[in-house]
Amino acid sequence: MRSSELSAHNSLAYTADFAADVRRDLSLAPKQLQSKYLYDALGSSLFEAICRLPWYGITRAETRLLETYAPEIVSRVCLPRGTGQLDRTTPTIVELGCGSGEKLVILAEALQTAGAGARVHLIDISSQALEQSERTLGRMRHISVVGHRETYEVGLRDAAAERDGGPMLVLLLGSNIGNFDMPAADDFLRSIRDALARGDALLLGADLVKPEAALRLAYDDPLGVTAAFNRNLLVRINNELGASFDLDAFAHVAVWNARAQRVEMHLESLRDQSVRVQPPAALRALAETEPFTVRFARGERIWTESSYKYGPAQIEEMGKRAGFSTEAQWIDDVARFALTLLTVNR
Ligand code: AVI
Repeated sequence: MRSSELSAHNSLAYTADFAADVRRDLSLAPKQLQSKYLYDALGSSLFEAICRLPWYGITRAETRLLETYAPEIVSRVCLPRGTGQLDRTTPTIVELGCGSGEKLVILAEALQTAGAGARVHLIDISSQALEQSERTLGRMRHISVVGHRETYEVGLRDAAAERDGGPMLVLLLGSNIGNFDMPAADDFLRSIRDALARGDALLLGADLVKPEAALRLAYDDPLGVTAAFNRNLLVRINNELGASFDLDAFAHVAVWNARAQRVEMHLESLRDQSVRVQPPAALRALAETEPFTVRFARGERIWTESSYKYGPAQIEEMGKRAGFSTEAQWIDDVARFALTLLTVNR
């Protein structure tokens, strides 16, 4: 197959998986949609806008912490202890969920200041996020950049297979860990640990539990950007899977579930209604893509995302369960956000 045919085939296969997931997840009780599907091109742009909202403090808090502690992080993980000199082999940095790449620039600049370079692997399922990060980092000296449009697990495996002898630093920033259910977060951290060797590290950014009023504003902002981000999932299903969701008939809802320590995003049906999903003929040859109808009662919700919040000690315990030791933890008290450096000692 030529590369253009291959990428058309891959994107058709991706859409077929999307169709099968939507069909299955909308037949569950309660109805659900996987949060990874929030990030098409428009969804990624809306998420970037969320990161700039005054009520969403995660990105600014993490940037503040990185700007303060990047030299320390780099010297602890990427440079040999004590000497302040470059290691013989170049460090590998792998960012899981790269966003715009701006946070990695802060670490890359600290490396450059220390006279070092890095091989950077960016892993994201959003091609738009990858392209933007590659552009941002591609301009930096002594930094080589490879993008992987893959799930975190596959991308990390591919990046680890390409590493040289230098240390590896994995970045899981922006509280992306919070979008995993707690048992899945444990499994995921364990799979990261298994891909690493002694001397490697994971830099984990995680949002902390804070007053409910602050969480509500962060996930249901007065400008309606988060509502647009959530409802765009229906736009995407309409566009890619030939569905007939009436956007005005679904409301964005964000609730703080204190017992489960998570903010939940839902889309609530404002009336009794039926929605037809009629995937395009080109998809029909692949898997479960027959047309189907979904019925909604008034007030019924589709659960689209969970965003778990942690206590500082819970983050350390989670790292420990996965086989890491806490090397350092830094907390931003303005937004209540933690950056934890977890290392592999054996
Ligand atoms: C990407 N992720 C960590 C964000 C979060 O805070 O859970 C996604 C998001 N959802 C609504 N606003 C931001």
